[in-house]
Amino acid sequence: VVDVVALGESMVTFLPTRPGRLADVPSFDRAIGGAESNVACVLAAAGHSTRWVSRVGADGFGDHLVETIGSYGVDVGGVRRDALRPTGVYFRTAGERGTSAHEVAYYRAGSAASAMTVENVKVGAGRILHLSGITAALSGGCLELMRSLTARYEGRPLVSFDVNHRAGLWRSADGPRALLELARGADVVFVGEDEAEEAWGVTGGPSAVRELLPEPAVLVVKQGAAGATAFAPAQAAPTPRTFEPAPTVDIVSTTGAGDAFAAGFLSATLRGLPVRERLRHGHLWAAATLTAPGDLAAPPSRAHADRLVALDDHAWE
Ligand code: KDG
Repeated sequence: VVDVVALGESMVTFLPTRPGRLADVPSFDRAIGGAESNVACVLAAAGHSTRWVSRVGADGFGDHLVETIGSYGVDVGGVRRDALRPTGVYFRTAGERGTSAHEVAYYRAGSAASAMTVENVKVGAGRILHLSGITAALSGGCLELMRSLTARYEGRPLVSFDVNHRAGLWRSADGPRALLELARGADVVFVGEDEAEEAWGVTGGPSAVRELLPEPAVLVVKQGAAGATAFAPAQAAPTPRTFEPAPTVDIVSTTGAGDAFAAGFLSATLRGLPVRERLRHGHLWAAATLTAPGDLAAPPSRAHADRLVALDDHAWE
């Protein structure tokens, strides 16, 4: 049984060699992207056993994804090749001077991963199954797969769900409702405060998000540079919530930071650490990604992160 199984579409990513509009960028550098495989890669780099489950094309980009994700130590034996459909790719732009303003151009409609279904995907055993709302947007078959994986049944692994609302990916207006339904079926949910407002119109901060989502045992509402609030059962009233500020960092790129946060939080969950420490690990892992270009950065070493997590509260304020 591996620690974490992550299921989702990964893509070859093209990062611009200079800032500017997509229409003006003359060339791109190749990297990899995919919210769920990012989580698996970062966890594997930190020494956890992980598996990435997906479908890619029988093409060179598929080879590149399988080889690169495998090189992090992720088990890629559950990745199936589709001879008929291509591997998805996407292009990004960058704002001036490292600002995160960017455009995203996806070329993933009809991709191998968008053809994932309940019938052609085998998840296998893991302590945690990590999913995200991106998969639900890919196709009707993918949405059905997500519904079956978030249905409650005896002996289910801990289901972790990052809402990852990508408005541009949904081809119907059902996205927000579908994401809410999937989140309600999960055990650990990650959502941005701004994302909850955009998708579900929730204003009023983390408590309002909790009112909408009382079902998941653990709900983490990410509040950008300010920090994150977790609601978890071990915390009795009158303080059923824990807010933990995030350290201030010089941001190079925000892409992948949410994935690194989830990975840090899940790593600490696997280690049985208390909620405050899970949040702190999430922040530290996110900081490593925020200060590096691209989606993926090496997480801090366990010994180093544990020392920082153990610092007094005032060091964290
Ligand atoms: O979280 C980072 C992801 O957004 C990126 O890797 C691409 O998975 C991706 C997507 O579908 O947007």
